Amino acid sequence: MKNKPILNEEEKTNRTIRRKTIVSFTVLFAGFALAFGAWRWIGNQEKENEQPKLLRSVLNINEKVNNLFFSENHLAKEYPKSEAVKVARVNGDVGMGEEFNPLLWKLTVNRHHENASDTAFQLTAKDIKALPKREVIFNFKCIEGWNQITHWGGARFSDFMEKYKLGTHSGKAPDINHREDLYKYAALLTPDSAYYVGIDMKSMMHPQTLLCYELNEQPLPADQGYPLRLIITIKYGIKSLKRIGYIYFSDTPPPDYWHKQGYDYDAAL
Ligand SMILES: Nc1nc2c(c(=O)[nH]1)N[C@H]1C(S)=C(S)[C@@H](COP(=O)(O)O)O[C@H]1N2
Ligand SMILES: [Mo]
Repeated sequence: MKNKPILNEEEKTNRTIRRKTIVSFTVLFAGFALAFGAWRWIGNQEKENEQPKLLRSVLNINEKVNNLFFSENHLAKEYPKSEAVKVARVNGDVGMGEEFNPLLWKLTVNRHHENASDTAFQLTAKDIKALPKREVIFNFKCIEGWNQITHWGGARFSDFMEKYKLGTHSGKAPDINHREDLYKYAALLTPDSAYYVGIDMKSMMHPQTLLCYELNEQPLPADQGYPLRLIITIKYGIKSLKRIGYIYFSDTPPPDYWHKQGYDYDAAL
């Protein structure tokens, strides 16, 4: 019977190291193989459909403009209609003075900065309602600590920009291939300019950001911004400006009412 060689401590350690090295390399190699497989799989999908299926299924959700930045993951959670509150609470009345006449209301839009006097034009509620109507039922959150599930209807801000060729330096509709052409911010103000918000362009192009004219499938109540307010699901309530009077675009952060009081400019959720 052959005697098993007796290993001294050093040899034992060397063997352990060798074994561990082999295991590590095997794992690493398996990883490479997997990654290569995945790459080949997406590549094959690409040949079949011109665009990889995985990517395409995400892109289909949104419209042209939104393809710039968004995937399904960035959407705020939506709820069934039955969970929306019947009477939404009213909060904040800055810029909501009584001297306002909704019958004379028009939305003033400046393609460029507020000081660019020759590029402003006006729209009516009818113009906004001519855009495709979208609804969103989401959990509206105020920085004061309350939240409630509310049901809103209106036009996507991205559709509005596409239709009126807004948000770009060139005056063309926002284009996926020309991000450098996009303004960095949109500014919204009440007709009396007492309440005002500045919002980054990416958030304005979000598919759930609405120029909103309905609450619970009825025209907006006066104290909730009739005839037109913003609903922006990915920000705290402070950014959802009620009673929009003016919109303009800018590359520098426009003044923001609550930011001036010391709140975070982005107010992102
Ligand atoms: N014009 C105007 N818009 C405003 C405010 C305001 O004071 N004035 N308050 C904001 C805040 S803090 C919140 S939480 C929401 C509340 O919207 P609601 O009144 O429809 O609940 O509106 C936002 N929009
Ligand atoms: Mo708020």
